[in-house]
Amino acid sequence: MDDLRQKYLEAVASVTDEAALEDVRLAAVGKKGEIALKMRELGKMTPEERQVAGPALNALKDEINSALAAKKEALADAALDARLSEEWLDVTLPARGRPQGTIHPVSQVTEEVVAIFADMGFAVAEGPQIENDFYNFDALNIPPHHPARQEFDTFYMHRDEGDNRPPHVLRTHTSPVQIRAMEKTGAPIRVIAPGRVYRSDYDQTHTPMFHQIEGLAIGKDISMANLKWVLEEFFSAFFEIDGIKTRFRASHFPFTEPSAEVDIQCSWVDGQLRIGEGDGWMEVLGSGMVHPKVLEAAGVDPEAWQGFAFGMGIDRIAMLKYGIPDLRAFFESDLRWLRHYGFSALDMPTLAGGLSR
Ligand code: 2U9
Repeated sequence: MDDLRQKYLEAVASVTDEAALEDVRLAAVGKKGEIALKMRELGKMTPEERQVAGPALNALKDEINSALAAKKEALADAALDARLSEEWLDVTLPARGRPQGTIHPVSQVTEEVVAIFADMGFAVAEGPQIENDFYNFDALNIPPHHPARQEFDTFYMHRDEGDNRPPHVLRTHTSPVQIRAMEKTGAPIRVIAPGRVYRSDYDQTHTPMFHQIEGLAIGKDISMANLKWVLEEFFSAFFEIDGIKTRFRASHFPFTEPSAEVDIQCSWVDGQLRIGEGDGWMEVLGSGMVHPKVLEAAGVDPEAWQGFAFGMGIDRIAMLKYGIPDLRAFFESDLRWLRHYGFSALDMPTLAGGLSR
């Protein structure tokens, strides 16, 4: 009995994990353990012997069970201590910085222009950046061999040999958006289409991707006079200058007739551009009355409807308004540039707030 006690109490004391402890438990007090075997021997004993051995065996079993329970608790405590010493967190450390992004000038100016035109009843229309040549060219009165097609420096999508579907292009202007809008809702219509456009051109003032915003207003008697008023309203609101003057110069685009390039009044003082004053002019926009063939291609009857369209470069007017000198920097993702020229998301110029920075 003493040998058994010593053997199992030592075994309990020496194990270092719960699995080993369980092995000891089974060997000692399990159903087929050594104590159970000894219990079975009680039947072969004399009643006197049994009266001594029975209670002694039960006492030994209780003693081993309590040692097992104490050891189990000690192992659990040790495991918890080990976890606590490993998984600690210093809540007094300073928090990690959360870098604050900025709103890109192109996004900001797009929002501003959209807000101003929305105030005049124009809805925003959007369309695909990969167009087929019908929407990008044919519908805009630029037939397949028209020289104007070359002027656009178009990016053509790759075509496998033998694929004879009409070619797809990266849209060279947002005009296809207005064709799709007219197809969808017919006339009357008043929409603006802001978005990315693509031309294979790269120098100080051109990037292969840039942003345009185009407007379209079709009604029963919409004229160039309405166009001039809408544009002057727009420029006054955008540049925050009351009564800004515009100058219309005769021009030519395939999709408008008559066509006009539009300048705004400006001056140069000490090398600095001042918009809305002086006797200089700055070209900012192209426009005209939508060509009857364009209306027809979009399913609008040119005998019943007429209206104006205009287009301008968002990047360019962003440079003018916010004094940003280099177009190419717009698309370089230089964080220093973005922090300098970007807008705080919580403090952007809005139409309701007077637009000022
Ligand atoms: C439809 C019909 C006519 C949009 C127009 C211009 C003139 C124009 C340039 C300004 C600067 C492009 O980004 S830029 O280089 N745009 O001169 N855009 S009229 O005429 C349309 C558009 C859609 C259905």
